[in-house]
Amino acid sequence: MYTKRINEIFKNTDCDVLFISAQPEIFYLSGFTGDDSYLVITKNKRYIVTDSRYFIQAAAEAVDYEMVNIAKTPVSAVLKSENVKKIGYLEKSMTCFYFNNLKSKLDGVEFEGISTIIEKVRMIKSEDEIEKIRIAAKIADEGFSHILKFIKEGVQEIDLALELEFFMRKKGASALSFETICASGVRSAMPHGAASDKKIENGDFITFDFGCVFDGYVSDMTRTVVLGKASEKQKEIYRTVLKAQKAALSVLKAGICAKDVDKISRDIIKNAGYGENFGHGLGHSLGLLVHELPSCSPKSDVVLKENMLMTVEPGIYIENFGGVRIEDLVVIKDGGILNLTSSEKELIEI
Ligand SMILES: [Mn+2]
Repeated sequence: MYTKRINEIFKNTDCDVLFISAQPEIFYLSGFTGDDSYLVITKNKRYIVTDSRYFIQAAAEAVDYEMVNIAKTPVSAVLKSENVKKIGYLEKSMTCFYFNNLKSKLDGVEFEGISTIIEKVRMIKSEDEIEKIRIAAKIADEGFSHILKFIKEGVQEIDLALELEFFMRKKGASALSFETICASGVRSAMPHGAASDKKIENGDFITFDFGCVFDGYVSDMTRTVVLGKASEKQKEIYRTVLKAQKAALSVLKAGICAKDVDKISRDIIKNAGYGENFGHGLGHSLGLLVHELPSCSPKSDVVLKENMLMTVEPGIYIENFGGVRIEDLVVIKDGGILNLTSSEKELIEI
């Protein structure tokens, strides 16, 4: 599995070594889950440069790699020993400080950023990766059913977010995909309103946007519910978002251009008079991180391929009123999608 990924990267660059200095690329190319370590990968050698805190773990996880003690042999020495001419490095996550320091120790060596190359290799998920994401999505679905029982007048958003986190961790999640969004009432007009101490009131829209990590892979879903009876305006907004979401789901398949999917959804919201209230892209891929390539937005020229992941999350946000977002996570397939999110999406009035 790691060999296949590494070969795929080498196919897209003329670097003679890949210098991998950060997660999640280290995990993706070696299986190692620790921090403060480095991979040096040539076409026929693989080193993991780490310190004594990680010797046992690195030996167990990065089994294809020869271990190097960083206290005795610094990274620059490992790179020098391989006589490299051109180093592929992670320009998106490496600090300028680290880069300048490394460069000063490697005279006459060329550097090329390979962050995007690796992100592109990561776009297509293996069956094994999809299975992990499916489980992470299932735990989140169960979390949503669970949290509905706790929504009552006077309960704080942070209490709901915490209950949701606790539940998902107990179900096997190792962490949250990101800080849980639980935004109620006028706060639901903030697309990324993290849970606050605001108390839930009757008539509030309550948006939950959350996900969890399972075996290194994340999920992401959003649902908006109402406490009590929804007003006519709330119903209209909800109906519009749901229609936009379903329209996108119905056309998604391998071979379609991402921006065309975004447009189908966006036009429904625009035609209902809420074009100005949907400011973000329709969706994004995910995997080891919650935002991966490709994205699905008006600017995304990517033609979707089988086994890419995509979120589908249109929304309408009205300041001083509230907002609605509905998000499913799907696998792109030939001829359609596999939807990994199965929570109810007709408007729930609690
Ligand atoms: Mn999302």
